[in-house]
Amino acid sequence: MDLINRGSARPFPTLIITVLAGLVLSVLPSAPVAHAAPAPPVLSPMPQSVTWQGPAVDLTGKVQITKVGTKAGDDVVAQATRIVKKAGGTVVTSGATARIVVGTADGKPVTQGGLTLDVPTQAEGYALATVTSGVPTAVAVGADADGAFYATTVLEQLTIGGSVTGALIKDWPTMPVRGMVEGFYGIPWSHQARMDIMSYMGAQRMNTYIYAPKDDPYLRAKWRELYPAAELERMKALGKAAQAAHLDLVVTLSPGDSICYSSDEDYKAAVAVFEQLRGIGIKNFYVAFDDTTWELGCDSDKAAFTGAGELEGLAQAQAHFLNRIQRDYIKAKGLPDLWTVPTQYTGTEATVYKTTLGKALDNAVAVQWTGISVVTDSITTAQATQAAANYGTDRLVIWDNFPANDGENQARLFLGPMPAREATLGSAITGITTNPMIQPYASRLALAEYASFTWHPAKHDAQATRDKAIAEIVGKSSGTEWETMQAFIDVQEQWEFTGWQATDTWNDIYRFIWALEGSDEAWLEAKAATLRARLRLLRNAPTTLEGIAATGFYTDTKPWMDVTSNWASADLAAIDLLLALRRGDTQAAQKANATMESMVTWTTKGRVNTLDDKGNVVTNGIVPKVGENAMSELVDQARTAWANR
Ligand code: LTM
Repeated sequence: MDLINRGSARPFPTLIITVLAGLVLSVLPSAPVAHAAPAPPVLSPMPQSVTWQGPAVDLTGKVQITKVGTKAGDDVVAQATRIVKKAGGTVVTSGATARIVVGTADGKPVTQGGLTLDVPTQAEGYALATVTSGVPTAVAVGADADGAFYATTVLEQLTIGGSVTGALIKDWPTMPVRGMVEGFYGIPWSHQARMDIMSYMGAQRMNTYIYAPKDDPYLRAKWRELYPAAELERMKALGKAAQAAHLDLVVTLSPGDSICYSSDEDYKAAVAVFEQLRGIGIKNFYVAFDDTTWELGCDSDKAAFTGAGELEGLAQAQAHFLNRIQRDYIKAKGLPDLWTVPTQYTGTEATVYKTTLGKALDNAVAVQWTGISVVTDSITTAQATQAAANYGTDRLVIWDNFPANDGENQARLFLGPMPAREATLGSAITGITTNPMIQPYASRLALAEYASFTWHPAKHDAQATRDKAIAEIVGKSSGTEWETMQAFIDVQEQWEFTGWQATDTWNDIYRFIWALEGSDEAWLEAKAATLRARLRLLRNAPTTLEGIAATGFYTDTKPWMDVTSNWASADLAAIDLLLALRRGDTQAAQKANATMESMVTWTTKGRVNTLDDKGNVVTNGIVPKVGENAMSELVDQARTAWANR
């Protein structure tokens, strides 16, 4: 049996570190135990500056809420009211035992008690301080309406056990654009999911939601048509939800497959749709040319855009159309500048298409780029600088195709960490929008990470951000549900470029397999027990996690939980099989083998819906895949042992 070689390189580093850490700990003299102060709350995104100082502000009693400045909406008072109620307190107008001050600074320092609080002046900036001003007071004030809103979201993060932790925070975003592009192929998100995710994004201090679902017919095939009444109502509600979450909702048209760039009619058709959307309060627009034809489709274009180089004519035509929309419509109406994604949206090479587009395109138009490839493992500042130069733009926004699981990746959930994005990217780009999974609520982990990274890349702590996001999804940060969720996520991390996934599962599997090679029965029993404990968590995941706080996450991931559970059952039987063969109990081995094979069969069942070529839903058309190299390893081992018995 080839037990050691297969995959043996994977678990070594973690094992060695664990063993070394154990040795170091065992030789250190034991230090006196001090009673540590309670750990301060984990803030995510991490603010630019935090000092743990000032009094705690107990919100469980009578709390007066005061709004200052002129720029914030009433939503900040509503937010503060919600925080007080959640803390168990009552909002009063006199006789307060604590106070919350919200609003905007309007260019002046805020004074409370002995404190003079300078509020950062950067757009979306805010300051937060706790002070005694007659009564304990939390001041959460922004430079503008967005900053004021963010100050209240951080106030909520600081409130633990009914009390605001004493803190002085000064904060502003590193990247001006932080958000998501709903730009994947496949079943578009539901209306409710979009609204829920918008609210989540606002709490993460993201500010941009690009609406570009590939399978929404009104974006591509029917781009010339106005939204019908019901669809328009839906878009209006989305616009309101975006506003409430302080997000720019950017709505896309993707006309490339059928447009005549030089045609007045097509220009007017696009503007008519934007005007219809402007009529319901939507102000941000996008014209996308990704994944559309490279040919010019009408004679007037062929006559007007005669560039000789590869795709030169296409670049000229697109620049003409985009400039017309930007200059004659967007600018004329005083709207925020247009967005686009070019037809060549990857790579660092300066192609004829990119440079032609770059030279001709109005520099106000934001340009999206996906990195050195469509799905990009690591993105460096040098690559982004080169890309911006190629497109001749100083408004480059990364369209980041992680954790998108469309196309051939529909069978997988990508719940692993955000891939490597260089911390200094902010010097080359305006921001990043992540393209999420077809499963909205399962995308929350990635959203939390991109929010943290884009807000303050230098202080982005992937593990802390993910643990906080997971705790919010589970509703607790310890106990069986938490451990089950961590174990489940461990086997859902297998991304195109991720070499290491299911790390913890692999470690437990190989500790067992190695013990099986030796002759120490007690050691083997111990390793089997550890592995069984992990597998039981995974087997029981569909029931253990049924009551988690984020019900949407549960629903989204249930097909993967079920198949993980089947694999875990198969693996538990594989352990029984291997141990039975070791002790020469053929009857028990046979029984275990039958259980194992039957559970493996269950893993091949289709459980996830998909779309066919015509956009029709195919029920259970996809068989979910989990970290099956890890999950199937034991089964492979057991099958080999059974065959060689
Ligand atoms: O990445 C871009 C600009 N366009 C498409 C996306 O719509 C799609 O979701 C991703 C991932 O499959 N790939 C693309 O090329």
